[in-house]
Amino acid sequence: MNLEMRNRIYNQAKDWVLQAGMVIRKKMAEPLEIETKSNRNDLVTTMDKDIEYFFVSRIKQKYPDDKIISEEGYGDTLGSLKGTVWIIDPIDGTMNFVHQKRNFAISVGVYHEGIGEFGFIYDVMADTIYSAKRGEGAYKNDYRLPKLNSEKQITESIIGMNHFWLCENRLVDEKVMQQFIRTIRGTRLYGSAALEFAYVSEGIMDGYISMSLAPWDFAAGVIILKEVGGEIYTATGEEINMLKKNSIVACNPSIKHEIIDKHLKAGRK
Ligand code: 2AM
Ligand code: CA
Repeated sequence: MNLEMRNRIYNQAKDWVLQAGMVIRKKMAEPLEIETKSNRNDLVTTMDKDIEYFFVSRIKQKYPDDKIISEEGYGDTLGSLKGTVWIIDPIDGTMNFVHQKRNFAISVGVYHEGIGEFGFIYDVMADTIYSAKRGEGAYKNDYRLPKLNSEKQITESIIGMNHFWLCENRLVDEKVMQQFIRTIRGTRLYGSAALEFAYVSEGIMDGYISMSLAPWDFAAGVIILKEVGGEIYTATGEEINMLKKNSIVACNPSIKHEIIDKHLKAGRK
């Protein structure tokens, strides 16, 4: 991808993300049709579908050779990341969108030949956009995010993690997770993986752990987090696969060993 094309696609993608956010805010007061997917708490609304269509229709028209991976079914089924691939979650944190009317995000990551080029995480109600271009740093609106603190201690770390580690954890022994929670300073749960990646990138959380995330939940976050020196692994410390669901550890590298080797791997069931 040459420089001119890079800038053009970046600006276009950012424009679409902001426009889509405006659509959501404008329609926020309208009645919602809510359905469930894999289980009674896995929600999808007409807004998720409409916003995904908003992106897919525009990408297909303007960049017909590009491919799309997205949550609600308008995208392509891909076996590789060849060419340019847009990975989109129209609403990340649908339960927050439905119940809380805040703390949800539009997440868009653009990959070229398997490499993350641009990422956008748009906190729609706060009107805050986290963005990154590979090699050019990450931003919160117009503010360039500094590199993560390279001397972060695990005992002073705040880690984003959800209740599934307590009640449905099939990966790691509960006792080890309890020990982990006693070791760190505190936990947070925001209910939007994309926003949790953004907060780790901003340095207001030091890590985020999830048992299972889909590519659209983390595609943009990976690009943004890498720009501030953050790292992303599976719970067993392996490289993540952008085409599948993965367990995820996104963190400040100075606490990676403590999270993965000393706890998640050590307590693996
Ligand atoms: P969603 O709102 O787009 O579904 C909630 O802790 C986070 O996990 C959200 O980012 C949510 O994305 C995601 N999530 C919820 N259910 C999931 C599932 N079955 N697989 C993968 N990610 C899921
Ligand atoms: Ca979603």
